[in-house]
Amino acid sequence: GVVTINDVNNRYLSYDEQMQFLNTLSQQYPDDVKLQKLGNSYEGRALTAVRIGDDGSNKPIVWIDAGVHAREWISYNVALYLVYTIVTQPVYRDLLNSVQLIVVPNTNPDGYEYSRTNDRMWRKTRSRFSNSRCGGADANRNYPFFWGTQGVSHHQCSEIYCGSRPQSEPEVLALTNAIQREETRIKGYIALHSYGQEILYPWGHTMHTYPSDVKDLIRVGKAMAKAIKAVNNTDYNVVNSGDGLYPAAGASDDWAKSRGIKYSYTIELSPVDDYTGFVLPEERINQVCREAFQAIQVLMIEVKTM
Ligand code: ING
Ligand code: ZN
Repeated sequence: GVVTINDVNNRYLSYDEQMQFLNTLSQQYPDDVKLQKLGNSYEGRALTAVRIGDDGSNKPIVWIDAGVHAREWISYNVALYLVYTIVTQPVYRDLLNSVQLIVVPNTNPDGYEYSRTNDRMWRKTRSRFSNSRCGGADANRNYPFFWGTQGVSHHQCSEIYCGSRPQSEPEVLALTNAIQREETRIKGYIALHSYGQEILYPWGHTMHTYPSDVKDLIRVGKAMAKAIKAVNNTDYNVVNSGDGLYPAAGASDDWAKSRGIKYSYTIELSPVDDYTGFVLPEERINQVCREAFQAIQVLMIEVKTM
């Protein structure tokens, strides 16, 4: 049958179902939802960006991407919920008149399908290397900024293998190319991950090092956390990714910040305080979506006059 918002709110979808949902939306709302192919994954699946409110004008852009880590399933539903809600609810018309949104709901489709069918805890891409029994690189260690320096592994079997060189993964190459094409207009960037209920800000490649405008990043991060809390009293902490979690070079938010995208974050979605970890029960999908939506709206409002 047809994949609807009801499905997005209540269950985890296959990659094909995600694409079906987006195709249907783009047919129903051709002026608002434009699908753009950014490239192909290693195994040849389309990497698709959803352009919302792209009317050819020079509005600031907020860029959201999801699911670079295959097992972080909730991130895909959050991205699809965001696309649907902002387009179908008339109350967001005004906002879309002043800000454009670009959403890449599945940045690692090969890994996601592998997680769904073979290994629930798979994290990496599915690229193959000659003479190795292990495949896949951690795409969130593969971005070209302080690549390979800290919090990574150079061993192919590692969960945090950073790849053979920066942008070795076709998924990362497609995303960095796409962002660079319009980077002067992109004022906000969020990579959706799970889990931990944290709003992380750069720099993450090393400890105790912050951008010169870190005060702004913290201020807007706290405003996002406050908007999340207002939904159902859920606490998200605003922390520097290098200090709070662990230093890790080659992450996408660090790279985005290095390209001049002022408000650049990684959000670790729910859960935090229970045993479920990456395996968030389907009955909790909708609340996480509604919470993250509020945070993203805060960022859009913040950048609309930039
Ligand atoms: N966490 C991120 C990871 O890639 C992160 C945390 C973000 C580290 C940004 C450094 C910079 O390890 C998850 N859950 O993947
Ligand atoms: Zn992750």
